[in-house]
Amino acid sequence: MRTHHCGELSVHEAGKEVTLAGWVDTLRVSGKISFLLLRDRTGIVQVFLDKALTEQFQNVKPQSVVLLTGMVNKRPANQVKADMKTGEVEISAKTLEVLNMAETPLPIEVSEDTTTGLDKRLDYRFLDVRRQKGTDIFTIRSKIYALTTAFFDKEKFIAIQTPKLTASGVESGAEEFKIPYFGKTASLAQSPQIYKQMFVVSGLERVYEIGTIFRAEKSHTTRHLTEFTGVDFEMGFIESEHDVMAVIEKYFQFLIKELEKECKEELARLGVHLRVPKTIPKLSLHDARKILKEKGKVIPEDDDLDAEGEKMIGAYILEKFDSDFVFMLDYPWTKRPFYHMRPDKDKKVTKSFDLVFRGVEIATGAQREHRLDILEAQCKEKGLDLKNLPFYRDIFRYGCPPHGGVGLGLDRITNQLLDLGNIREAILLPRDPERLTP
Ligand code: AMO
Repeated sequence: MRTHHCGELSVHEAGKEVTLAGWVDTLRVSGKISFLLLRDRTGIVQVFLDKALTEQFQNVKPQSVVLLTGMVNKRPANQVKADMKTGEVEISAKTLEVLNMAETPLPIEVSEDTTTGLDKRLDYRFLDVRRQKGTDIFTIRSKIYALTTAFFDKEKFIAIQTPKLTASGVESGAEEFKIPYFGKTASLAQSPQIYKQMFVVSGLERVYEIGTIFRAEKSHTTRHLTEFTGVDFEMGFIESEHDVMAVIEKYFQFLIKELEKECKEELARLGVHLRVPKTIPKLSLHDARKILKEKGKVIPEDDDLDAEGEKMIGAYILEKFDSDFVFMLDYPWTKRPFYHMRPDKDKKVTKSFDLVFRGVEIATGAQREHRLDILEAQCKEKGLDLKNLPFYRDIFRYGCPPHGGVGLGLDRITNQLLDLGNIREAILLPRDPERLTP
């Protein structure tokens, strides 16, 4: 249909005839002539309509879909400066065809400085994403996804896809959605935890999954969803949880470095400046409590950080170590699931960690307990019986290497990286306790 995209045109095309197609951003009639801003997924270009075309098309509504041919002209330098949005060329239209006329009025304001509230924008997400900002966010999110698979592939992890219809999970504290399943009750997976451990033990040794995770949590915050995308990985033959943290550190170094290169224009338009992390500092929860106490916030010994505590630690790490990231270590046994390993010298803590990025937890990981007798005892301590999860118990019976892994949240990573202020801005169609549509 097209010969070019709007955002690809430059002075090199000056003098050429091109065919473009896209949405009418605005149409400004100025006397007998008019200027149409045409937008496609690559950007915006200004199209000049002469008297005849203006007469014919002056009633074209914003967001209608049009196809046009025209000549590429270099814009005078003073105009380019005055109106950066439309770039260095403009099109002098020869033909214009309305492929699909948009209704009026539009249900939301489709402009960069939209005043429509988030909730309404989400009701009409397909229109909302037509804004350059929406296109930029989801182009970057897509790149994060692609770079994540590239990273794990490079590091010799095997991609797995595990069931989301399950009998039950192992994440204590994370509620499950129960659904009828042919006379039984199934749970929507709240983590691929069981399966990622299972397939390390299967001999694949290093596995990862980017998949949907369901949490029946009635949380109304800017960082909780009931359905989100998890980036989980698990690796065998580790010496400690620090081996897992080393992979995470490498992942973020790779991800941010490549994003800076591959999404340069999108990041610039969003005003986002990324920093490739150096060595990510590590802070025990014990030390974090001391730091917070000095700042007037008390976290009890067997408790972990709340959202405010994470924010305060994020600010402290930025000031003290000039780092956006921090690994928080030694989470209390009372707050962690039964499958986290505990160090021999201190059974009150676990060999686990959280990764806090700009004051928000974006990952939880640990070395897993792989010795069946200890795992069963840990289960008992939590008031659980591993016999109720026979297929999980079996993993530890026939040759199970020491292993560990982590779960990261893709939506949280995107929200934090782009500083969007609400996780709902980072996902196309959020699900939360109030939202089940569109
Ligand atoms: P956890 O429950 O901490 O750990 O989840 C891991 C990461 O998933 C993201 N996340 C969420 N994102 C959006 N909305 C939510 N409601 C939500 N809940 C969690 C966060 C979080 O850090 N099995 C363990 C992981 C492991 O040990 O490997 C687990 O699920 O970014």
